[in-house]
Amino acid sequence: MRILTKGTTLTFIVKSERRRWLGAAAAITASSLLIAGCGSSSNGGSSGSSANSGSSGNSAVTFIPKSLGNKYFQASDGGGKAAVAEFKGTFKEVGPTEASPTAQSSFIQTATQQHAGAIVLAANDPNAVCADLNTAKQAGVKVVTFDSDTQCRDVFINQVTVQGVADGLVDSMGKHLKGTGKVGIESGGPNATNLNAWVSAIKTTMAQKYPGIKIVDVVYGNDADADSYNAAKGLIQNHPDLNGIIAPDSVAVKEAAHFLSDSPQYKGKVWLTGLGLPSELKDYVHKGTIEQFGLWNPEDLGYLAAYAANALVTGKIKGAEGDKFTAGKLGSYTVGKKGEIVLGPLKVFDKSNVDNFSF
Ligand code: RAM
Repeated sequence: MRILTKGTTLTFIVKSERRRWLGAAAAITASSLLIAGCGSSSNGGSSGSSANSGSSGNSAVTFIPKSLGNKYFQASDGGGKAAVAEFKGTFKEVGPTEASPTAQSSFIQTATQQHAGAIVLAANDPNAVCADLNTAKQAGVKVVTFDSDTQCRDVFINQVTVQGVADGLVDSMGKHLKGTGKVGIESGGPNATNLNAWVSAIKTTMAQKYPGIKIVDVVYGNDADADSYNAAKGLIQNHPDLNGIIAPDSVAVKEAAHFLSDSPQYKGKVWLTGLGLPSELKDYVHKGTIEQFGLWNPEDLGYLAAYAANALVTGKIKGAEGDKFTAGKLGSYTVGKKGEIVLGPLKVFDKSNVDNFSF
């Protein structure tokens, strides 16, 4: 069920069991699921004995999320911290408070100056931090992206394939609307590689599988609570005949649910699904604001990314297709094409299981 891709010193830059999808819909199989900066703060915290304490190589890992306030990245960085403790490296998490394209630059520069072994980053833009990442690489720092890729890393840890995300969300909406209606997409950061790939795939997949459903608008909440709430409000108010919202972003889906919960006149009229955290959506599930949504395990994503970083740092892998490494409790992974390692698959959450997760 596990899909492996490729993936050593660790600095993470974060941008951010059952597999039922939709009501009576069939279980989603692993294969079918091949599926935002200004302020700053730092959460230093070391989980190992000391920098450079890995079995060999510099296993000082710096995680850089898209932004620090996002609970999705708190969960994934927490998984990374646990992994770094297991291989006795040192862990640091730093990052911007807003998920904007260049907000991560100064954190990459500092990690490089501090001789991090690896940077683990979730990018807010495919290119904006490449000059800084290339400088880091020239200084010997290994670069792992996770969640959202850049064009300039050693390996990318992908949560689920792009098509897997699109299939899950499109099928959920398509079945609920019985193949007819008008749907809006609410995304997060407008430049993020992962989000834009998903939006594009959702449009294409909807047109192919459910031609009677029209995607009428795409709006962006910038991975910020107030922006996301207002984006949902604007989307619904600008399209009075809207039947559904697909929000492939944890902040967007949470705030869309928040707006719908505040607006009972839309209950039963606008059906919401997306990618979100059980911990942030469970109250809305129990209130009936959202029936079901998807995600992967973000803790495992960060955990896998940390182990990939350590595998690079220690020379276990180079990031070439076919390279293999072991990621602690998750087992063995193999680097796939273009240096990609896939965690997979998508999980589906609803009232039957939404209370059962820590993230
Ligand atoms: C948001 C971020 C992240 C995405 C999740 C689902 O937290 O944009 O990149 O993977 O949502």
